[in-house]
Amino acid sequence: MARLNILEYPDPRLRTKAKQVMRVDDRVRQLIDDLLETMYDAPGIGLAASQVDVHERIIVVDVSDQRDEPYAFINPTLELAGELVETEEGCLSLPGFYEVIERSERATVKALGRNGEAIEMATEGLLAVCIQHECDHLEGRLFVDYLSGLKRQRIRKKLEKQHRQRA
Ligand code: GNR
Ligand code: NI
Repeated sequence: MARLNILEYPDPRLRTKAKQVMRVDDRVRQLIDDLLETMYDAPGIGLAASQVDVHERIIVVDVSDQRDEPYAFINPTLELAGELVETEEGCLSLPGFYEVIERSERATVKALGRNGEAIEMATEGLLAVCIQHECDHLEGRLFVDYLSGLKRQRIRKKLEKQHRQRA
């Protein structure tokens, strides 16, 4: 297992559209294990492969309090349902910034699991929100894209300054 480096906004690599996984093999299972370790260590409730500069359609999530209900979804697709709900979201690629975002309250996810099995899961609440957030990463979308240009620019400038000071 390994902890992977998480790209931070406005790194242009976060805008890459991820490719379909063609074969669920040991390489993919190792990546899933590394994504989970990186997510738990951060700590976060979800992580997309895009965030660690691997542009393949793989996400992991665990919204449980005990941190013992991991899910991995390969090639996920979503069917959204229900009302729009507002949730304060964070993102490991935007450390320290939290903003209220509207998402569908329900999402049915179809995907492959870590053994290549077909999964269909109806989700709601924080899990549904988190899965929508992760699937956005696979398209190169970030939660700041839903904010006003002014708010987005303010966040970008603060993060760029932090990155300069770290360098
Ligand atoms: O840790 C995370 N918390 C979170 C809170 C509300 C909505 C979405 C998330 S996902 C985020 C981790 C992350 O950046 N995943 O891509
Ligand atoms: Ni994120």
